[in-house]
Amino acid sequence: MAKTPESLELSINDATDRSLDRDCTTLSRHVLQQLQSFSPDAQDLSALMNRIGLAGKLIARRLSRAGLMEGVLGFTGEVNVQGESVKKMDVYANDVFISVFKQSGLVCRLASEEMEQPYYIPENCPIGRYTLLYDPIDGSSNTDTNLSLGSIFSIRQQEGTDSDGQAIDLLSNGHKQIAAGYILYGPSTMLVYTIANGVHSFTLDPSLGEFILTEENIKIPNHGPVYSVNEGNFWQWEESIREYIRYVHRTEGYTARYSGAMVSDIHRILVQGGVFLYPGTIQKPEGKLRLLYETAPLAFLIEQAGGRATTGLVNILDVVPKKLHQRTPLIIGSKEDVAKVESFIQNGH
Ligand code: FDP
Repeated sequence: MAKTPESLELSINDATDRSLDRDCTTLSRHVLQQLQSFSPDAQDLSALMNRIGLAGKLIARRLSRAGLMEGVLGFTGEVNVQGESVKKMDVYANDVFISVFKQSGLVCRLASEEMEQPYYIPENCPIGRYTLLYDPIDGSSNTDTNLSLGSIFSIRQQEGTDSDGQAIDLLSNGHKQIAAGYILYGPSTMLVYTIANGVHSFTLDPSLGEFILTEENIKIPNHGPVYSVNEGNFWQWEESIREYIRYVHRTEGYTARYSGAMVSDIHRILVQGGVFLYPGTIQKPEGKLRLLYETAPLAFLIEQAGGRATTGLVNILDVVPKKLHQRTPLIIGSKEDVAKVESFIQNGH
């Protein structure tokens, strides 16, 4: 049936409304919608996410022009607290988060991979109730080759006064996280977050300078084809991990993907299913990844999407660290695929 001028106008208006609604679902608005509240706590959380978004935009802007600018790429010549060579982008991104949060009145401390001790907001700045834990650049080895990178973040409420500056309250399990997520610097910049109410993704619209909602309540498939692990470490692993890898090699339906940036690999797995592994080695059973600002935030997010994250023996969110920069092995992704790896670790098959 031909459309009357009135019904045509209505459907055009509907389409405009839908696209406007979509464009207006920014990160801060989405957090408030999720919390269904304008309380001070909700406003704080919305402002925190907005600031994390700002840090992501600043880092994305620099990365997009890195090859055109002097002094952006390459190493600083320093070695960080983890014993890793520091890249100029690591320092820049670390400083971006500090500078974005310093005057915000939202956080009292920031702790990151790049700083031995937490950064305490100076007394002349407004001091907030939250702690931001973050990995400013995840996948540093990709920085100088124009490949995907990430930032990982986690927000916790400060418990106690931390008057001795030891940040002991941060040595608690991952269930204490209030919010967590990552920013993915790929062909487009995406921000994926959870405030313990599902997992939601946003894409940076450069023409608006805003992260706009892309997908709400993302659910990870229960099983997927991808296994993501650095097989170069094969001979350093325990036999159980080697056996699992032999199993995927001889079983139809598996495919390997490993980008060198965990955020990228885990984002793929969130969308398509599968498992990411960074196991310990015989020499270093605790592995490479840090609990508080790498594995715990990603575990929090993946569990919210219906997946799982484990060290192989214990759920990542149950691990209580003994120190700020504690490392854990990580097996994370679709429920069935994580269980399969666990069965090799726990039963040898
Ligand atoms: P990077 O050290 O390069 O920042 O965060 C640790 C991490 O990257 C992950 O993003 C990545 O998956 C892994 O380490 C790469 O390490 P390997 O080179 O040992 O595989």
